[in-house]
Amino acid sequence: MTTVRVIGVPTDYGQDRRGVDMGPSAIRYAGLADGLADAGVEVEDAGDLLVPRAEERDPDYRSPSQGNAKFLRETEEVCTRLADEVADTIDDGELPLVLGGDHSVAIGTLGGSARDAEVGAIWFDAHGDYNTPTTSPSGNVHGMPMAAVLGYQEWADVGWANAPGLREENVVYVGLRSLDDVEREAIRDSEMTAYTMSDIDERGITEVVEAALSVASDGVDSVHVSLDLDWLDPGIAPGVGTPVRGGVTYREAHYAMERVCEADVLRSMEVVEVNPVLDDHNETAELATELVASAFGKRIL
Ligand code: 5AB
Ligand code: MN
Ligand code: MN
Ligand code: MN
Repeated sequence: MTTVRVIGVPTDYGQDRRGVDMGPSAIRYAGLADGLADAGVEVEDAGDLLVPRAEERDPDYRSPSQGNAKFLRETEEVCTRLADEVADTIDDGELPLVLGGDHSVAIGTLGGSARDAEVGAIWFDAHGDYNTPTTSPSGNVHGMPMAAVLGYQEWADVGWANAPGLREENVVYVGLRSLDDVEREAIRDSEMTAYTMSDIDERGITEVVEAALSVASDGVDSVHVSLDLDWLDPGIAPGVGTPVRGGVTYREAHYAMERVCEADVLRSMEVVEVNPVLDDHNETAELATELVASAFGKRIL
């Protein structure tokens, strides 16, 4: 039986809407342990990493080049510890489930997951998260983790952020609908595969998810799944800092997670960007919990 090790990472360094650091509590409170038990996996909760409050720190960190990446030192500190924890979990034969926090935590999850193995990644998100400190319109690191782990442009010099076993060819986006102009060009020029919401409209979620699973798992040991709750339509997932209209539906999301489980390629997973301060009676955290249960095997029949 799979043992899932839950690792909470209560950061909100990566973006401007405070409160996403309460994500791990909200997701646990929404019934994560019961959801995972229903899915038929063993659960071990490792608690939360210790994350200094943003108020104790100075956000204004200039990166070595011209741009800005707010709280980059704090992000390094947390993601370095997270990467070790994720790598240890996998070494112990367990499956890490990281609860964010903002999406900058993916630098740590992927850093650990793709440390000693070739892995693919499926990025369920409205956004590409492929900015660099110079291309970012916001300086928010939650818009940069994919560029960071792949060592794109100035991220190449930021060794702690690069995930050694991850190659562009095995990275797939599903559900994109909001890219910055420079970011869009960078994704087009890359070897990554990007499925937008229009692709889902045209081809349907079943075909898109099949294609995503096959690209991500091609020639690698296993796959990391990153689930940003703003992937879903804000009508059903209002508790996120950067909502974008026109996201996937409740059933499309569940279907995708069910297929992830059936494909049996999962190495690590993270659920990020749940912000209880912006949520409606914890419904986004409840949705996150349900989707995790589907990803780990909860079935109707
Ligand atoms: B999320 C934006 N592209 O870089 C930026 O929620 C938004 O982790 C990033 O996907 C959204 O600031 C990051 C405008
Ligand atoms: Mn994201
Ligand atoms: Mn997003
Ligand atoms: Mn967001």
